[in-house]
Formats: sequence, structure tokens, C-alpha cells
Amino acid sequence: MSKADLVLLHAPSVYDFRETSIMYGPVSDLVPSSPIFEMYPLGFTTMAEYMERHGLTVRIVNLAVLMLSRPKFDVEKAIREMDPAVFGIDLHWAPHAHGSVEIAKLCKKYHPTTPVVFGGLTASYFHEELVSYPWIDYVVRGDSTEEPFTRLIYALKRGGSVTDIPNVTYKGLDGSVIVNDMDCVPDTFDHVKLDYSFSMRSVIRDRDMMSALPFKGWLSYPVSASLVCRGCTKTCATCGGSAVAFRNHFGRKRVAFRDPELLVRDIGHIARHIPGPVFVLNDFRQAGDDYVHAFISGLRRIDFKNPIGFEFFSPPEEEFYEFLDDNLNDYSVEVSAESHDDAVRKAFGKPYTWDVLSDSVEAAFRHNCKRFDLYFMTGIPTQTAQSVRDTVPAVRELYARVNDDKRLLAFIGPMAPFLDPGSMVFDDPDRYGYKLRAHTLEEHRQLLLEPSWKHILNYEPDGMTRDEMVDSTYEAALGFNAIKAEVGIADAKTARQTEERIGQARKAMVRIDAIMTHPADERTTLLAEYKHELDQLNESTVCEKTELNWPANVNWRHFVYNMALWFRVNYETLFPGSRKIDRRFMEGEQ
Ligand code: B12
Ligand code: SF4
Repeated sequence: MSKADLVLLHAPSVYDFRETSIMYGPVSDLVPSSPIFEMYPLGFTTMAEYMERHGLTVRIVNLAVLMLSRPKFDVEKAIREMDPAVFGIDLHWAPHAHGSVEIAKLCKKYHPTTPVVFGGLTASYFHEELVSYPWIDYVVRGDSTEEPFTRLIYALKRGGSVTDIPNVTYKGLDGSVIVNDMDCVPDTFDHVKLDYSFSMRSVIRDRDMMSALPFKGWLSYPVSASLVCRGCTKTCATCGGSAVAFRNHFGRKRVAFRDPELLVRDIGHIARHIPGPVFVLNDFRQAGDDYVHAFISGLRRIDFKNPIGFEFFSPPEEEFYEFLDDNLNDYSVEVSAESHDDAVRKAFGKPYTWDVLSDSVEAAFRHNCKRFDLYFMTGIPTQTAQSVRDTVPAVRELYARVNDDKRLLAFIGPMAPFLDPGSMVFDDPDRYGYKLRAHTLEEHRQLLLEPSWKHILNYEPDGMTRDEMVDSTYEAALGFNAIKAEVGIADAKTARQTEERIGQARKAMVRIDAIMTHPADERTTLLAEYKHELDQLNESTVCEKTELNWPANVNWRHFVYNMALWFRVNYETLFPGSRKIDRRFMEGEQ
């Protein structure tokens, strides 16, 4: 295996999740990850591909997947045996606050002189606090770190200065925190490749399949994501990726879109190598009509066959579905309505009505939409427990309106474990009537060790207590489960199992609350005794995880293209001179 200039590590949410007794609850039920959030940021792939193109060797090691899949996997030993020039650790999502910093400690323990670099949206928000820990040397801030991080690695390898590298926060010789200007915020999203070639190459080159897996079940459900842009045009109140959050904390004043031709190329590349569905995240309609036409006609030109899903920030109109239907083989739609209640949805930042949404679902099905995923969230501004409960009959009516069409799949989950740092509500909780239970990164790290998701929440919402939020979330989940059984989406056995699991989860929450009334030392013992049962409750609570899965489409072409890639990568490994390298940042290295 070649020596890496950079090893990118992805930590589990809570480092010692294999030892701690925590009832994570339905925090990750609506994403492919388990509650330890083992999925690494897409940016790992774009950074690694960009760096390799500029002459560096990069390895991705998904420690979270390795720990999940191999109960005896020895993290300390794995880190001790690594020997890169630089360690990179993501703290993109705040739920990784605990694990990422613990992994940094291990890197420093075994490699005291190797620089440890952090990055991601949460790291960018808490950059000054992070570098004040003794185990973290640098944070590269912002949503586009490919170039500054590459420059930083070359500077560190040469022992050169980092004072003129944009977006970097670091410790000066006297221990003071130095914050370089955030000058690298590209206007477009065209300087990177999001074609998964890096991950596949590294699997072949390093003969290591597990380390680079995006999440635990990926091999049986190889879903891929494509991103339309960096940034967002919307201003949803609790979102740490809103236009306001990007402007205030990540230096981005305008959304950076990916050229539609490049996006089509990314998707075409995925389809050649990976049989699963492709999700196109971040509503591409944000970029305007010309973009929409260029993108969709590009997909038609390449005769895209994989199932493709689009995230839309608001419900599309009939003509739009007609247009998709005319151009695509197999499309699905995903909309996060958050609440059935127009006032609550408006307070969240999505001012369309339930009627408009219902019309849109009907129209989608008239135009051969394969599946319409509709998401609801609890814990958002102005929402009460009663409003959460009322979502259930509203959703039932919506099903009735589309004749119980099984292509409609509704899901509900809590805004958990955290309200996003950098969101408008987090930055100004009083204005929204929220109470924050954690402000600093260290406070978030400590919360993550609490024994249940109610205690982990970093906020108390304005319209209900945390207890009410927990209860109403589980009640609504029971209601959604009953609807799915009635409509025939879930068979009787699955629906009964989900119902039982929700019942057990509710009992577990009560039991943990009771344990919390004991003195601290007794609490630890009681929780340890409860660990085995809690672990069983931590996979899929409010719905079956497989309900999220879309169909795959495997054919002989995938085999041929992957064999071709295998030969190319092995050839490049044997003859490194055959690799095309941009030497821009390498000056002065020899
Ligand atoms: C796409 C997306 C997803 C995809 C993730 C796909 C993926 N693997 O990355 C899905 C749908 C799976 C997802 C899930 C979740 N998401 Co999300 N997601 C987004 C979204 C819409 C876009 C993200 C994006 O544009 N990324 C592009 C850029 C910013 O990131 P990137 O290319 O991956 O990485 C760059 C930088 O972050 C940085 N970087 C990243 N890692 C590192 C490491 C180092 C060492 C360095 C130097 C730099 C660096 O450099 C990279 C390259 O330039 C944002 C909203 C938004 N408008 O931003 C929310 C957002 C990022 N998600 C968020 C959340 C909370 C989650 C969940 C925790 C929700 C949940 N409870 O289930 C989960 C976590 C999943 C997991 N890890 O298992 C919050 C994060 C807020 C916060 N500060 O914590 C956001 C901001 C908004 C939101 N609420 O949805 N998400
Ligand atoms: S919730 Fe989605 S649409 Fe709203 S600001 Fe965040 S990323 Fe944009």
C-alpha cells in the first residue's frame, strides 16, 4: 500500500458507542446511516480527487463503518499503524462533535508531530474553539476547501508558512488563535469532480473495500448522491445550510452552481459504475429555467436508465412533471413539507400551502412519478404537540386523495439530535422563543454522552417541551405506521413489528428518565446493564430503514466498466508516471 500524504478519517458520532449505553432514538431513521452517522461527507471524495490530480496521495478511512461492521476493530491500533504526512478529520455535521475530537486525540497520542486538520460546516462554525484544543492544529473553513487544503498540505510537507493560505485557522507560536481571511469561496462548483472515481480507485489501489464505504449497508444498497450546488437560496429558520447561515459563517454570498453539463457527466459516470439509484440533492430549479432545460435534456441525451430522484424545496407544478416524464425513464421526487399546517410550515420558511402540495402529489402520479417521498419534522418553530398529532389525519386524507396510491411514502422524524449551529434559530434563539441547551462545541460534545435523545437535544423548542416533543413524535410515528398498514405499503407483520419497536422505544425513554433520578455512580451501572436492549432499539425506530430504499438496476455494463477501471488503476500503480498531474501547487517541493 502506498504511503499517503493525507489520511482522511471519518469518526462515529460518539467515539465509544460500542461501550456506552445511549438510546439514540429516531435521529437517523430518515437517512441511510445508523445513529452513529457513519456516512462521510461527499467532500471527502471531491477533496481526495482534487488532491490526487495535484500530485498528492490520499486515503479515506471510514472508522465509523469499520467500528460498526467489525465489533473487535481496534481503532487505536489502526491509527498507530497509519503514517501519513497529515491527518484530516471531518466535523461537517455537529453530531460528530464527540467522535471527531476523540479521534484527533488518538492521532496526536500516536503521532505527536503529525498535523491534524479539521474541516466541514460545523468545524467552520466552531473553528476557534477547535484549534484551542491541544490535539487539533488547523481548521480549513468553508464549503470549498479543495484548493486551500491542498496548499496547506504542500506547505506543511515543505515546512513553509501558512500565513497566506486562505480559509485557514491555526495556532500561532505563542498559542494565540490566528484566523486567515476567508478568501476562497468559488462562485461556481465546477472546479471539482463528483464522479466517485476516487473512491473506486482507492478501493482498487489500496486493496481495501471496507475503509472507503460511504455507509454500512452501501454494498447491498449502493445509492449515490449528486449535488447541484454549494450553498442554498432558501432561508429555513432551523437550517445550518441556509442562505443566511452560508453568508454569516461560511463566507458565501451567492450559491455556487455546478455547470449542468458537468452534473450530467457526474450522473452518467455514476450510472456506468454503480447500479443503484442516484439522488440529485439541492433543488436544481434554484438555478433557473435555462439550467433546468440544459440538465434534463442532458439526462435524456445520455439515455439515463438508473432510477433518479430529485429533491425539491417546494412542490412542482403539473407542467414540470410532464416535462420530467417526457425526458426521463424512471424518476422519483422528494419534498420535505415539515408540517401539514401552513402556519407552521411558513414559520419554518416554506410558505406554500397544503393544497398546493396535495395538487402536486396528484400531478406527479398523473405523470408517472415512480415514488413521492414526503418528509415531516418535529421540533420546528411554532409547532405544538397537538399540531404534530394533527399531521397524522392530514396525511391520511392526502393518501385518500390519491386513492391510497402506494407510490406516496410519508415519513416523520424529529429535528435531532441537534438544532443546526449557525442556523437563524441557533444564532438568535430568543427571537424564536427557543432555549439552547448547548452553545459551545464542548457543550455539544458533553450532550452527546447523555443517555437518550431527549437528553441529547441541544434545544428546547418554542411550542412544546422536550417531553411533549418526544411523545408526539412517537405518537405521530405510530399513526404513520398505521396508515402504511392500511394502505398496504407495509405488510401486517412489518407494521406490527414497527409498532412494537416504537412501544419499546417509548418504554425505554421512561426507564432512562427513571435511571437519571439515581445518583451518578448508580446511574452508570444501571445504564450499563441496559446496554444490550438499547442497542437493539437503535436501528430503525419510527419506520423500517428499507422503506427508504429505491430500486436498483444492475446490468452487464457495470461489470465491464468496473473491470476497465480496475485495469487502468493497476496500470497507474505500476507506472506512476502515466498518471496525469497538475503541478501547480508542487513548486519548491523537490
Ligand atoms: C447533501 C446533504 C446531506 C446528504 C449527505 C451526503 C453526503 N454524504 O455528504 C444527506 C441527505 C445524506 C444528509 C444527511 C444528514 N445531514 Co445533511 N445536508 C446536505 C445539504 C443539503 C448539502 C450539503 C452540501 O452541500 N455539501 C457540500 C459541501 C458544503 O460539503 P462537502 O462537499 O461534503 O464538504 C466540503 C466542506 O464541508 C469541507 N469538508 C468536509 N469535510 C472536511 C474534512 C476536512 C479535514 C477538511 C479540511 C474539509 C472538509 O470541504 C469539503 C470540500 O470542499 C446540507 C444543506 C446545505 N444547504 O448545505 C445539509 C446539512 C449539511 N445536513 C445537515 C444535517 C444535520 C444532516 C444529518 C445529521 C441529519 C440527520 N439527523 O439525519 C444527516 C447526517 C448524515 C450522516 N453523516 O450520516 C445540516 C448540518 C448542520 C450542522 N452544522 O450540523 C445541514 C447544513 C442542513 C440540514 N439540516 O440538512 N445531508
Ligand atoms: S432546509 Fe433545505 S431548502 Fe431550507 S435552507 Fe436548508 S438546505 Fe435550503
